[in-house]
Amino acid sequence: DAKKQLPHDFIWGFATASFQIEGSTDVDGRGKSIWDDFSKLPGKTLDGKDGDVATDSYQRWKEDIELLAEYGVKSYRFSIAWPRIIPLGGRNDPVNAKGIKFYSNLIDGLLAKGIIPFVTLYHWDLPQALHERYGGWLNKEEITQDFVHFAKVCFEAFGDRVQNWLTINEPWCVSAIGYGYGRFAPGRTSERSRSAEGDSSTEPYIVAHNELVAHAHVVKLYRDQYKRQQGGQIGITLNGDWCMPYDDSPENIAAAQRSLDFHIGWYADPVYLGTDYPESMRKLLRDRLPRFTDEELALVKGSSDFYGMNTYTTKLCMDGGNDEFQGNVKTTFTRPDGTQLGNQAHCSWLQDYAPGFRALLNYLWKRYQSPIYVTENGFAVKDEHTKSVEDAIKDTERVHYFKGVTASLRAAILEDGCDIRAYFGWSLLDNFEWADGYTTRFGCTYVDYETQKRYPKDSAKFLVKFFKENVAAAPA
Ligand code: GCO
Repeated sequence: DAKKQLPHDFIWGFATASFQIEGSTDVDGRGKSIWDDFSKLPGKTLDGKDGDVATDSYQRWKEDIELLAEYGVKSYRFSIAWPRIIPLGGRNDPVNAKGIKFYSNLIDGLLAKGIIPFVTLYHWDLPQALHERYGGWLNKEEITQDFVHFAKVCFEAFGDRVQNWLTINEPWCVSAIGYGYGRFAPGRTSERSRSAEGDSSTEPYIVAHNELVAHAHVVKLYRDQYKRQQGGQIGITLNGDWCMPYDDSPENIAAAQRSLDFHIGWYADPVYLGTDYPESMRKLLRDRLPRFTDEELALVKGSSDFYGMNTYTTKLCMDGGNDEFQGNVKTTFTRPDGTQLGNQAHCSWLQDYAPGFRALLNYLWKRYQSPIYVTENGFAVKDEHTKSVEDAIKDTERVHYFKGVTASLRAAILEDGCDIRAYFGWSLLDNFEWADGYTTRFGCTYVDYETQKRYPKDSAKFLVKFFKENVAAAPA
């Protein structure tokens, strides 16, 4: 009997983000983003690296399209740099024709090769001017109007050719890391204090609330004014890793759920269930967590046509600790018997554990009942930056990772019945890994930063082969 296959319209490819690949940060009228300034502050990024050159993709976009075409992907996920489109960011600020032209050419180039553009509006490069003008994501009224305006400019300019939109990429990272831990731009931690009176941090929760509201307004705009004519879909994409209890104690079982609440439920419960923030959050944070007005909740409810999922790993969860952005949950990769969950990646937060991928897909599908688009998933091989090109492209550990997750993906769709419609490997290229600079390499294509030459890794070949073999042919 015929081997079961994934549906013919399953979308697959690789993902990137503007600030991580483009470089040319002061070319063709681009304004500054919060990441330009932040990455240049002493001590904020590993080895003081910044995004000035990155993988030079603003100049090499044609070459990158060639690469995608050689791989034979169905789709490419990339993001639009807001400060290229509106250099000062605001609704009354001038639109930059050269910025529009760049993405327009990119989209045309992809379509000419039969590659579906999957476009993120916000992957963290907020125009610096908006941060200075009114505090960026901290100011609900202003950021909502400006984000909606930016989105409108994009729908007008590209919506005739783009049918897949993502509003905000990983709002958790923007709020918790950008305004809580302060490890990402704009690096705010100021209101986070651990005084005798306890935690007093409010900014991350305000930012998260504002992200949800601004996202929902953008979706409303798309649905009201563009969807019918342009025929596309739009949603948000959330980061979240699978959380398992460290052992079967009731506290640790509760801790694993709390960790899911604090990373995923924080955003997904209001968006997909139309409910308030998870109870476990309300309990810990009380009125530091904003309240939705009825109007806001009605707007946020159902404000995503699909579940955008970025996921990388699985964590073993234990009750305890006082890190409130983790819901006072401690995590480890070491099981009670001393064994590791899986291969350790270059970054401390990632181990290779494919069963967690399948479990997370099942959890999300059951709880939120929205078709899942895996918009990011990948692995950074330990010390890959110290290897020669010849060795780096034989990325056995990354191939092992993708073997596991693709098998989990197949099983989740064909055996468990989860509705999953897309998978994007992170990333097309090695690139600027935010605060971790360039030594952490997530690419399925090796980038030699001296020459900017690209070299396909075995993992790229593995993913391409998997999807070519496992996605059914289009009906004649
Ligand atoms: C994201 C991710 C990417 C990272 C990847 C590896 O927000 O989409 O943070 O930009 O490069 O997750 O850490």
